[in-house]
Amino acid sequence: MSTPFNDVAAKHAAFNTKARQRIQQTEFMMSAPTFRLCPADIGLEVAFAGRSNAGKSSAINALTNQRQLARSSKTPGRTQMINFFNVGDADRRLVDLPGYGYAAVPLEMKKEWQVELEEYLVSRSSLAGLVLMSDIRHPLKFFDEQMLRWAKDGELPVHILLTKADKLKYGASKNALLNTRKKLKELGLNCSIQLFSALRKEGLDELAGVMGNWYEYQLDADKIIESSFALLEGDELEDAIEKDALQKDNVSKDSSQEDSSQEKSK
Ligand SMILES: Nc1nc2c(ncn2[C@@H]2O[C@H](COP(=O)(O)OP(=O)(O)O)[C@@H](O)[C@H]2O)c(=O)[nH]1
Ligand SMILES: [Mg+2]
Repeated sequence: MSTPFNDVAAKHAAFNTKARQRIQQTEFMMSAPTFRLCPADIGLEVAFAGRSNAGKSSAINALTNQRQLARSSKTPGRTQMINFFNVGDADRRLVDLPGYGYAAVPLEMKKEWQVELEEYLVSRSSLAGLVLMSDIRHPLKFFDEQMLRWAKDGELPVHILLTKADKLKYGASKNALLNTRKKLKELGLNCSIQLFSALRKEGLDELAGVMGNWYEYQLDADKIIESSFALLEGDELEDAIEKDALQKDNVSKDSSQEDSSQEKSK
């Protein structure tokens, strides 16, 4: 039965799925060693940050459905460049910030980098949101909190991913989610938060939905609602949309074949 709640839920699910499809169009743009050399401050940017080894590269690769877009490295702290990606069009960017918390980086460099990072989080106009990744087994370490405070100073919206959720059993991962929410509240921080697993590809639509809002996507979710998908959610909805797209694709191929056979018979 279609209820107002179901309709709203289906609308959200449709938006998230479409946002994810669009985010899969991500392409590498450029690397910069410092923020001074980064692209012009126009359009909309979403930054990804986290401690080294938190699962940031894996999250970007899973989200964009590209195996090697962000290099997932076994050597923590090796990626010191700021990497920029185009998300579908030139004015929407994803920024992969260098992982922090790597002990071998000299103290002076760390300080310099932190000043730059704070400046970027607080004053970059195109920065629409920050995705902060934290390992579900030890969430919100010292520097994560530091990042959250800077984001708060800059009135920058933050979405937290508790990564590698597959490492915990279902109940334990839900507890970690609730506890981290509570901790955020105690710290006076107003961030959204979700479970995420790049390994199991869980949480991708939810993340894409948040980013889609930051990118100000105007996706035509209404059309989907009118159709037979109205009561589907999550994977079911995705499958239905995929099947529908395939069917449409076949129909257009059929009709183009007809066109060419008509050409021949002329
Ligand atoms: N079990 C599990 N391991 C993960 C997941 N995501 C990343 N990892 C592992 O965690 C390590 C660090 O991942 P990586 O994406 O390179 O982290 P980064 O340093 O933050 O970019 C790698 O060994 C990954 O295979 C996940 O969702 N589940
Ligand atoms: Mg990485």
